[in-house]
Amino acid sequence: MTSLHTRHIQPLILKGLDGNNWRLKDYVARGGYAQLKRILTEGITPEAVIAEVKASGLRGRGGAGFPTGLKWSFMPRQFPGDKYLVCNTDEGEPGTFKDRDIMRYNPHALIEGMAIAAYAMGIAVGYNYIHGEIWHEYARFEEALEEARAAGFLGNKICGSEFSFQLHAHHGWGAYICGEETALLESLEGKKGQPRFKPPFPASFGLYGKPTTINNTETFSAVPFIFEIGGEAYAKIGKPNNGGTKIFSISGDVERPGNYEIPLGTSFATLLELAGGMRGGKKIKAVIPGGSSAPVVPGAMMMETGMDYDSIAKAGSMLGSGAVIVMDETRCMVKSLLRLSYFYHEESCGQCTPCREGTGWLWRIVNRIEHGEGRPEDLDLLNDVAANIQGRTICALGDAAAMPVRGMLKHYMDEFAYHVEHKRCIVPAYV
Ligand code: L3W
Ligand code: SF4
Repeated sequence: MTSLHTRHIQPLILKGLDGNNWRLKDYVARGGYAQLKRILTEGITPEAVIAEVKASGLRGRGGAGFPTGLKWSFMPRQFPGDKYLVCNTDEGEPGTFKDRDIMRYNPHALIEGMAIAAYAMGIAVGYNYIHGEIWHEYARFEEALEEARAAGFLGNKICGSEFSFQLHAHHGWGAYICGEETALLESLEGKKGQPRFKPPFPASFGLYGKPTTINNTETFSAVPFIFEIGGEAYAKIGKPNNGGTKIFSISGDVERPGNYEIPLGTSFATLLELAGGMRGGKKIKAVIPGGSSAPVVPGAMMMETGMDYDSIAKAGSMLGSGAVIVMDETRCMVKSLLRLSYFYHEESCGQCTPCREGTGWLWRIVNRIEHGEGRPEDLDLLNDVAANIQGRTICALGDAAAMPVRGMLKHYMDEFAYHVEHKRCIVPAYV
Protein backbone atom coordinates (compact mmCIF):
# COMPACT_ATOMS: atom_id res chain seq x y z
CA MET A 1 0.00 0.00 0.00
CA THR A 2 1.28 3.46 -0.83
CA SER A 3 0.65 6.67 1.04
CA LEU A 4 2.38 8.89 -1.52
CA HIS A 5 0.12 11.28 -3.36
CA THR A 6 1.11 12.88 -6.60
CA ARG A 7 -0.64 16.20 -6.05
CA HIS A 8 1.97 18.47 -4.56
CA ILE A 9 2.85 22.14 -4.82
CA GLN A 10 6.43 22.73 -5.96
CA PRO A 11 7.80 19.37 -4.82
CA LEU A 12 11.53 18.70 -4.78
CA ILE A 13 12.16 15.44 -2.94
CA LEU A 14 8.94 13.75 -4.07
CA LYS A 15 8.84 15.24 -7.57
CA GLY A 16 7.90 12.82 -10.37
CA LEU A 17 7.97 9.68 -8.21
CA ASP A 18 5.61 6.83 -9.04
CA GLY A 19 6.97 3.92 -7.02
CA ASN A 20 8.71 2.34 -10.02
CA ASN A 21 11.43 4.92 -10.58
CA TRP A 22 13.50 4.67 -7.41
CA ARG A 23 16.52 2.93 -8.92
CA LEU A 24 19.87 4.58 -9.56
CA LYS A 25 19.31 4.81 -13.33
CA ASP A 26 16.01 6.64 -12.76
CA TYR A 27 17.54 8.98 -10.19
CA VAL A 28 20.44 9.78 -12.53
CA ALA A 29 17.97 10.40 -15.37
CA ARG A 30 16.26 12.97 -13.11
CA GLY A 31 19.61 14.74 -12.61
CA GLY A 32 20.59 12.74 -9.52
CA TYR A 33 24.21 12.55 -8.28
CA ALA A 34 25.08 15.49 -10.57
CA GLN A 35 25.50 17.77 -7.54
CA LEU A 36 27.77 15.36 -5.67
CA LYS A 37 29.86 14.95 -8.82
CA ARG A 38 30.01 18.71 -9.42
CA ILE A 39 31.06 19.42 -5.82
CA LEU A 40 33.79 16.77 -5.90
CA THR A 41 35.16 17.44 -9.37
CA GLU A 42 34.90 21.22 -9.61
CA GLY A 43 36.95 21.98 -6.50
CA ILE A 44 34.04 23.29 -4.41
CA THR A 45 35.43 23.49 -0.88
CA PRO A 46 33.76 21.97 2.19
CA GLU A 47 33.43 25.50 3.59
CA ALA A 48 31.57 26.61 0.45
CA VAL A 49 29.22 23.61 0.77
CA ILE A 50 28.35 24.54 4.35
CA ALA A 51 27.91 28.20 3.33
CA GLU A 52 25.41 27.14 0.64
CA VAL A 53 23.41 25.07 3.13
CA LYS A 54 23.40 28.01 5.53
CA ALA A 55 22.16 30.29 2.70
CA SER A 56 19.30 27.85 2.02
CA GLY A 57 17.95 28.37 5.54
CA LEU A 58 17.32 24.59 5.76
CA ARG A 59 16.10 23.67 9.22
CA GLY A 60 16.06 20.13 10.62
CA ARG A 61 13.00 18.23 9.43
CA GLY A 62 12.98 15.71 12.30
CA GLY A 63 11.18 17.84 14.88
CA ALA A 64 13.32 20.55 16.39
CA GLY A 65 13.89 22.73 13.30
CA PHE A 66 17.54 23.40 14.20
CA PRO A 67 19.45 25.21 11.37
CA THR A 68 21.28 22.52 9.39
CA GLY A 69 24.19 24.65 8.13
CA LEU A 70 24.89 25.80 11.67
CA LYS A 71 24.84 22.21 12.94
CA TRP A 72 27.30 21.18 10.23
CA SER A 73 29.60 24.04 11.18
CA PHE A 74 29.82 22.68 14.76
CA MET A 75 31.80 19.67 13.55
CA PRO A 76 35.50 20.09 14.33
CA ARG A 77 37.18 19.94 10.91
CA GLN A 78 40.70 19.31 12.18
CA PHE A 79 39.69 16.59 14.66
CA PRO A 80 42.49 13.99 14.73
CA GLY A 81 40.47 10.77 14.52
CA ASP A 82 37.13 9.29 13.61
CA LYS A 83 34.02 11.37 13.09
CA TYR A 84 30.63 10.04 12.11
CA LEU A 85 27.59 11.00 10.11
CA VAL A 86 24.26 9.51 11.20
CA CYS A 87 20.87 9.65 9.58
CA ASN A 88 17.88 9.36 11.88
CA THR A 89 15.30 7.23 10.04
CA ASP A 90 13.91 5.96 13.33
CA GLU A 91 10.53 7.32 12.40
CA GLY A 92 8.18 6.44 15.25
CA GLU A 93 6.24 9.57 16.14
CA PRO A 94 2.50 8.78 15.94
CA GLY A 95 1.21 10.44 12.77
CA THR A 96 4.60 10.58 11.02
CA PHE A 97 5.19 8.45 7.90
CA LYS A 98 7.25 10.61 5.54
CA ASP A 99 10.78 9.23 5.99
CA ARG A 100 9.74 5.72 5.03
CA ASP A 101 8.28 7.11 1.78
CA ILE A 102 11.54 8.91 1.00
CA MET A 103 13.36 5.62 1.52
CA ARG A 104 10.84 3.77 -0.60
CA TYR A 105 10.49 6.23 -3.48
CA ASN A 106 13.75 8.21 -3.55
CA PRO A 107 16.50 6.45 -1.55
CA HIS A 108 19.29 7.84 -3.74
CA ALA A 109 18.38 11.44 -2.81
CA LEU A 110 19.17 10.48 0.80
CA ILE A 111 22.44 8.78 -0.17
CA GLU A 112 23.55 11.75 -2.28
CA GLY A 113 22.60 14.19 0.51
CA MET A 114 24.57 12.18 3.06
CA ALA A 115 27.62 11.97 0.78
CA ILE A 116 27.57 15.77 0.28
CA ALA A 117 27.22 16.26 4.06
CA ALA A 118 30.10 13.87 4.75
CA TYR A 119 32.33 15.74 2.29
CA ALA A 120 31.40 19.10 3.89
CA MET A 121 32.37 17.88 7.36
CA GLY A 122 35.34 15.67 6.44
CA ILE A 123 33.61 12.46 7.56
CA ALA A 124 34.57 9.03 6.21
CA VAL A 125 31.90 6.77 7.78
CA GLY A 126 28.13 7.11 8.05
CA TYR A 127 25.14 5.09 9.25
CA ASN A 128 21.47 5.25 8.48
CA TYR A 129 19.56 4.07 11.56
CA ILE A 130 16.24 2.70 10.26
CA HIS A 131 13.17 2.10 12.40
CA GLY A 132 12.80 -1.57 13.26
CA GLU A 133 9.20 -1.81 12.08
CA ILE A 134 9.86 -0.81 8.45
CA TRP A 135 11.31 -3.86 6.72
CA HIS A 136 10.63 -3.16 3.03
CA GLU A 137 12.23 0.27 3.21
CA TYR A 138 15.26 -1.18 4.98
CA ALA A 139 15.67 -3.76 2.21
CA ARG A 140 15.21 -1.10 -0.45
CA PHE A 141 17.81 1.14 1.13
CA GLU A 142 20.29 -1.74 1.20
CA GLU A 143 19.64 -2.28 -2.51
CA ALA A 144 20.14 1.42 -3.22
CA LEU A 145 23.42 1.37 -1.25
CA GLU A 146 24.66 -1.51 -3.40
CA GLU A 147 23.76 0.40 -6.56
CA ALA A 148 25.52 3.55 -5.36
CA ARG A 149 28.67 1.62 -4.38
CA ALA A 150 28.77 -0.17 -7.74
CA ALA A 151 28.44 3.14 -9.58
CA GLY A 152 31.23 4.80 -7.57
CA PHE A 153 28.99 7.26 -5.68
CA LEU A 154 29.93 5.61 -2.37
CA GLY A 155 33.14 3.93 -1.24
CA ASN A 156 36.72 4.87 -2.08
CA LYS A 157 37.67 7.86 -4.23
CA ILE A 158 34.12 8.86 -5.09
CA CYS A 159 33.71 10.15 -8.67
CA GLY A 160 37.48 9.83 -9.09
CA SER A 161 38.17 12.41 -6.37
CA GLU A 162 40.23 12.00 -3.19
CA PHE A 163 37.04 11.80 -1.10
CA SER A 164 35.99 8.41 0.32
CA PHE A 165 32.81 7.71 2.26
CA GLN A 166 31.47 4.37 3.53
CA LEU A 167 27.75 4.36 4.29
CA HIS A 168 25.94 1.53 6.11
CA ALA A 169 22.34 0.77 7.02
CA HIS A 170 21.45 -0.26 10.57
CA HIS A 171 18.06 -1.75 11.38
CA GLY A 172 16.72 -0.78 14.82
CA TRP A 173 14.19 -2.76 16.86
CA GLY A 174 11.21 -0.40 16.87
CA ALA A 175 11.53 1.49 20.16
CA TYR A 176 10.19 5.04 19.89
CA ILE A 177 12.87 6.37 22.23
CA CYS A 178 15.61 5.38 19.77
CA GLY A 179 14.46 8.31 17.61
CA GLU A 180 15.93 10.58 20.29
CA GLU A 181 19.37 11.26 18.91
CA THR A 182 21.48 10.16 21.88
CA ALA A 183 19.37 7.04 22.51
CA LEU A 184 19.86 6.25 18.83
CA LEU A 185 23.63 6.53 19.28
CA GLU A 186 23.56 4.23 22.31
CA SER A 187 21.52 1.71 20.32
CA LEU A 188 23.89 1.99 17.34
CA GLU A 189 26.75 1.20 19.71
CA GLY A 190 24.91 -2.00 20.64
CA LYS A 191 23.66 -0.82 24.03
CA LYS A 192 20.20 -0.33 25.49
CA GLY A 193 18.60 2.67 23.75
CA GLN A 194 18.45 5.24 26.54
CA PRO A 195 19.02 8.99 26.07
CA ARG A 196 22.19 10.62 27.35
CA PHE A 197 22.37 13.95 29.12
CA LYS A 198 22.92 16.90 26.75
CA PRO A 199 25.30 18.74 26.69
CA PRO A 200 27.64 17.41 25.54
CA PHE A 201 25.85 17.41 22.19
CA PRO A 202 26.68 14.76 19.59
CA ALA A 203 28.73 17.36 17.68
CA SER A 204 31.41 16.98 20.37
CA PHE A 205 30.58 13.59 21.98
CA GLY A 206 28.59 11.36 19.66
CA LEU A 207 28.93 7.83 18.32
CA TYR A 208 31.67 5.96 20.27
CA GLY A 209 32.35 9.30 21.96
CA LYS A 210 33.49 10.89 18.69
CA PRO A 211 32.17 14.05 16.99
CA THR A 212 28.97 13.11 15.19
CA THR A 213 26.39 14.92 13.11
CA ILE A 214 22.86 13.54 13.13
CA ASN A 215 20.16 14.76 10.78
CA ASN A 216 16.76 13.48 9.85
CA THR A 217 16.15 11.59 6.56
CA GLU A 218 14.19 14.45 5.00
CA THR A 219 16.88 16.97 5.95
CA PHE A 220 19.64 15.04 4.15
CA SER A 221 17.35 14.31 1.20
CA ALA A 222 16.76 18.04 0.63
CA VAL A 223 20.49 18.72 0.23
CA PRO A 224 20.95 17.67 -3.45
CA PHE A 225 18.03 19.91 -4.43
CA ILE A 226 19.52 22.86 -2.56
CA PHE A 227 22.63 22.51 -4.72
CA GLU A 228 20.55 21.99 -7.86
CA ILE A 229 18.61 25.24 -7.51
CA GLY A 230 21.00 27.17 -5.23
CA GLY A 231 20.72 27.98 -1.54
CA GLU A 232 19.13 31.39 -2.00
CA ALA A 233 16.50 30.08 -4.40
CA TYR A 234 15.68 27.29 -1.95
CA ALA A 235 15.25 29.79 0.88
CA LYS A 236 12.87 31.86 -1.26
CA ILE A 237 10.52 28.89 -1.79
CA GLY A 238 9.25 29.26 1.75
CA LYS A 239 9.03 32.22 4.12
CA PRO A 240 11.82 34.12 5.88
CA ASN A 241 13.37 31.83 8.50
CA ASN A 242 11.21 28.99 7.12
CA GLY A 243 12.89 28.20 3.81
CA GLY A 244 12.19 25.41 1.37
CA THR A 245 9.63 22.66 1.04
CA LYS A 246 8.39 20.31 3.75
CA ILE A 247 6.72 16.93 3.48
CA PHE A 248 3.58 16.76 5.59
CA SER A 249 2.11 13.41 6.55
CA ILE A 250 -1.60 14.13 6.82
CA SER A 251 -3.83 11.55 8.47
CA GLY A 252 -7.10 11.22 10.33
CA ASP A 253 -10.47 12.44 9.08
CA VAL A 254 -9.49 13.59 5.58
CA GLU A 255 -10.47 12.12 2.22
CA ARG A 256 -6.92 11.41 0.98
CA PRO A 257 -4.44 10.81 3.79
CA GLY A 258 -0.83 10.69 2.62
CA ASN A 259 2.39 12.62 2.18
CA TYR A 260 2.29 16.05 0.54
CA GLU A 261 5.36 18.15 -0.16
CA ILE A 262 4.59 21.87 -0.14
CA PRO A 263 6.50 25.12 0.50
CA LEU A 264 6.77 26.01 4.17
CA GLY A 265 4.28 28.77 4.90
CA THR A 266 1.53 27.30 2.70
CA SER A 267 -1.77 27.63 4.51
CA PHE A 268 -3.22 24.68 6.39
CA ALA A 269 -6.44 25.26 4.40
CA THR A 270 -4.52 24.53 1.16
CA LEU A 271 -2.94 21.39 2.62
CA LEU A 272 -6.38 20.18 3.71
CA GLU A 273 -7.69 20.83 0.20
CA LEU A 274 -4.81 18.80 -1.30
CA ALA A 275 -5.79 15.98 1.02
CA GLY A 276 -9.30 16.07 -0.40
CA GLY A 277 -10.91 18.01 2.45
CA MET A 278 -12.73 16.62 5.45
CA ARG A 279 -13.88 13.02 5.10
CA GLY A 280 -17.60 12.74 4.38
CA GLY A 281 -17.93 16.54 4.43
CA LYS A 282 -17.86 16.63 8.23
CA LYS A 283 -16.80 19.71 10.20
CA ILE A 284 -13.23 20.09 11.36
CA LYS A 285 -12.83 20.01 15.13
CA ALA A 286 -9.15 19.90 15.95
CA VAL A 287 -5.70 19.38 14.47
CA ILE A 288 -2.49 18.06 15.95
CA PRO A 289 -0.13 19.85 13.56
CA GLY A 290 3.28 18.33 14.28
CA GLY A 291 3.09 14.74 15.46
CA SER A 292 1.58 13.47 18.68
CA SER A 293 4.03 15.49 20.82
CA ALA A 294 2.57 18.77 19.55
CA PRO A 295 -0.28 20.41 21.45
CA VAL A 296 -3.68 20.24 19.75
CA VAL A 297 -4.98 23.35 17.93
CA PRO A 298 -8.71 24.00 17.39
CA GLY A 299 -9.74 23.50 13.75
CA ALA A 300 -10.95 27.08 13.23
CA MET A 301 -7.60 28.43 14.39
CA MET A 302 -5.70 26.03 12.13
CA MET A 303 -7.72 27.17 9.11
CA GLU A 304 -6.10 30.60 9.61
CA THR A 305 -2.58 29.25 10.16
CA GLY A 306 0.37 28.73 7.82
CA MET A 307 2.30 25.46 7.81
CA ASP A 308 5.69 26.71 8.98
CA TYR A 309 7.72 26.64 12.19
CA ASP A 310 6.93 30.21 13.29
CA SER A 311 3.21 30.33 12.41
CA ILE A 312 2.47 27.07 14.22
CA ALA A 313 4.47 28.23 17.23
CA LYS A 314 2.27 31.37 17.28
CA ALA A 315 -0.80 29.11 17.33
CA GLY A 316 0.61 27.54 20.52
CA SER A 317 1.92 24.31 19.03
CA MET A 318 4.88 23.09 16.98
CA LEU A 319 5.55 21.97 13.44
CA GLY A 320 7.57 19.01 14.75
CA SER A 321 8.17 16.36 12.14
CA GLY A 322 5.24 17.55 10.02
CA ALA A 323 2.68 14.94 11.02
CA VAL A 324 -0.74 16.53 10.71
CA ILE A 325 -3.53 14.62 12.47
CA VAL A 326 -6.97 15.97 11.55
CA MET A 327 -10.00 15.27 13.76
CA ASP A 328 -13.61 15.89 12.84
CA GLU A 329 -16.56 16.89 15.00
CA THR A 330 -17.30 13.30 16.04
CA ARG A 331 -13.97 12.81 17.82
CA CYS A 332 -13.84 12.64 21.58
CA MET A 333 -10.87 14.56 22.98
CA VAL A 334 -10.73 12.47 26.16
CA LYS A 335 -10.44 9.26 24.14
CA SER A 336 -7.83 10.84 21.85
CA LEU A 337 -5.74 11.91 24.83
CA LEU A 338 -6.12 8.45 26.36
CA ARG A 339 -4.49 6.91 23.28
CA LEU A 340 -1.64 9.42 23.30
CA SER A 341 -1.03 9.10 27.03
CA TYR A 342 -0.86 5.33 26.79
CA PHE A 343 1.70 5.62 24.00
CA TYR A 344 4.07 7.81 26.02
CA HIS A 345 3.63 5.69 29.15
CA GLU A 346 4.47 2.60 27.13
CA GLU A 347 7.45 4.17 25.36
CA SER A 348 9.10 5.92 28.34
CA CYS A 349 12.56 4.39 28.79
CA GLY A 350 12.13 4.63 32.56
CA GLN A 351 15.43 6.37 33.24
CA CYS A 352 14.06 9.45 35.00
CA THR A 353 11.40 9.52 37.69
CA PRO A 354 9.13 12.36 36.45
CA CYS A 355 8.73 10.65 33.07
CA ARG A 356 8.63 7.01 34.24
CA GLU A 357 6.10 7.68 37.03
CA GLY A 358 4.39 10.76 35.58
CA THR A 359 3.44 9.21 32.24
CA GLY A 360 1.76 6.37 34.16
CA TRP A 361 -0.12 8.88 36.29
CA LEU A 362 -1.32 10.79 33.23
CA TRP A 363 -2.54 7.63 31.55
CA ARG A 364 -4.34 6.32 34.65
CA ILE A 365 -6.11 9.63 35.31
CA VAL A 366 -7.28 10.04 31.70
CA ASN A 367 -8.29 6.36 31.69
CA ARG A 368 -10.59 6.77 34.67
CA ILE A 369 -12.11 9.98 33.23
CA GLU A 370 -12.80 8.19 29.96
CA HIS A 371 -14.39 5.25 31.77
CA GLY A 372 -16.76 7.31 33.91
CA GLU A 373 -14.72 7.14 37.09
CA GLY A 374 -13.19 10.60 36.98
CA ARG A 375 -13.14 12.81 40.08
CA PRO A 376 -13.65 16.60 40.03
CA GLU A 377 -10.09 17.14 41.31
CA ASP A 378 -8.66 15.07 38.41
CA LEU A 379 -8.60 18.01 36.01
CA ASP A 380 -6.27 20.04 38.24
CA LEU A 381 -4.29 16.89 39.01
CA LEU A 382 -3.73 16.24 35.30
CA ASN A 383 -2.42 19.76 34.79
CA ASP A 384 -0.27 19.47 37.89
CA VAL A 385 1.32 16.15 36.90
CA ALA A 386 1.98 17.43 33.36
CA ALA A 387 3.60 20.61 34.72
CA ASN A 388 5.81 18.53 37.01
CA ILE A 389 7.07 16.40 34.12
CA GLN A 390 7.72 19.22 31.65
CA GLY A 391 11.29 20.53 31.72
CA ARG A 392 12.37 18.05 34.42
CA THR A 393 13.57 15.11 32.37
CA ILE A 394 16.68 14.00 30.49
CA CYS A 395 15.08 14.01 27.06
CA ALA A 396 12.12 15.51 25.20
CA LEU A 397 9.85 12.46 25.70
CA GLY A 398 8.78 13.83 29.07
CA ASP A 399 7.79 17.14 27.47
CA ALA A 400 6.16 15.26 24.60
CA ALA A 401 3.93 13.42 27.09
CA ALA A 402 3.06 16.58 29.02
CA MET A 403 2.38 19.01 26.17
CA PRO A 404 -0.60 17.20 24.58
CA VAL A 405 -2.27 17.02 28.02
CA ARG A 406 -1.88 20.74 28.62
CA GLY A 407 -3.04 21.53 25.07
CA MET A 408 -6.16 19.37 25.40
CA LEU A 409 -7.09 20.90 28.76
CA LYS A 410 -6.50 24.43 27.46
CA HIS A 411 -8.86 24.06 24.49
CA TYR A 412 -11.25 21.26 25.48
CA MET A 413 -11.65 21.57 29.26
CA ASP A 414 -15.45 21.52 28.83
CA GLU A 415 -15.31 18.01 27.35
CA PHE A 416 -13.16 16.70 30.19
CA ALA A 417 -15.41 18.35 32.79
CA TYR A 418 -18.51 16.88 31.10
CA HIS A 419 -16.98 13.40 31.21
CA VAL A 420 -16.27 13.79 34.93
CA GLU A 421 -19.71 15.19 35.77
CA HIS A 422 -21.94 13.04 33.52
CA LYS A 423 -19.79 9.88 33.33
CA ARG A 424 -20.12 9.90 29.55
CA CYS A 425 -18.97 11.73 26.45
CA ILE A 426 -20.32 15.11 25.38
CA VAL A 427 -19.75 14.50 21.66
CA PRO A 428 -22.95 12.56 20.74
CA ALA A 429 -24.93 15.34 22.42
CA TYR A 430 -24.01 17.95 19.84
CA VAL A 431 -23.12 16.11 16.64
C1 L3W B 1 25.53 21.50 19.25
C2 L3W B 1 24.44 23.07 20.60
N1 L3W B 1 24.38 20.94 18.81
C3 L3W B 1 21.15 21.88 19.79
C4 L3W B 1 21.52 20.03 18.15
C5 L3W B 1 21.05 18.78 18.88
C6 L3W B 1 19.98 18.25 17.91
C7 L3W B 1 19.36 19.50 17.30
C8 L3W B 1 18.08 19.93 17.94
O1 L3W B 1 14.32 16.83 19.64
C9 L3W B 1 12.15 17.30 18.73
C10 L3W B 1 11.58 16.99 20.09
C11 L3W B 1 10.46 15.99 19.77
N2 L3W B 1 25.59 22.53 20.11
C12 L3W B 1 23.20 22.50 20.19
C13 L3W B 1 23.24 21.44 19.28
N3 L3W B 1 21.96 21.09 19.07
N4 L3W B 1 21.90 22.76 20.49
O2 L3W B 1 20.35 20.51 17.45
O3 L3W B 1 18.17 19.77 19.32
P1 L3W B 1 16.93 19.79 20.29
O4 L3W B 1 17.46 19.38 21.63
O5 L3W B 1 16.25 21.11 20.17
O6 L3W B 1 15.88 18.71 19.75
P2 L3W B 1 15.86 17.12 19.70
O7 L3W B 1 16.35 16.51 20.99
O8 L3W B 1 16.56 16.64 18.46
C14 L3W B 1 13.51 16.76 18.48
C15 L3W B 1 10.05 16.44 18.41
O9 L3W B 1 11.27 16.70 17.78
N5 L3W B 1 9.26 15.48 17.68
C16 L3W B 1 9.63 14.19 17.49
C17 L3W B 1 9.77 13.77 16.26
C18 L3W B 1 9.88 12.41 15.95
C19 L3W B 1 10.36 12.05 14.75
C20 L3W B 1 10.16 10.77 14.15
O10 L3W B 1 9.48 9.90 14.65
N6 L3W B 1 10.79 10.65 12.99
O11 L3W B 1 11.04 12.89 14.00
C21 L3W B 1 8.08 15.86 17.11
O12 L3W B 1 7.57 16.88 17.16
O13 L3W B 1 9.40 16.05 20.65
O14 L3W B 1 11.05 18.18 20.61
O15 L3W B 1 20.56 17.51 16.90
O16 L3W B 1 22.10 17.91 19.06
N7 L3W B 1 24.51 24.09 21.46
FE1 SF4 C 1 13.70 8.09 29.41
FE2 SF4 C 1 11.51 9.59 29.72
FE3 SF4 C 1 13.75 10.30 30.87
FE4 SF4 C 1 13.54 10.46 28.20
S1 SF4 C 1 12.38 11.65 29.70
S2 SF4 C 1 15.29 9.70 29.37
S3 SF4 C 1 12.23 8.66 27.84
S4 SF4 C 1 12.58 8.42 31.30
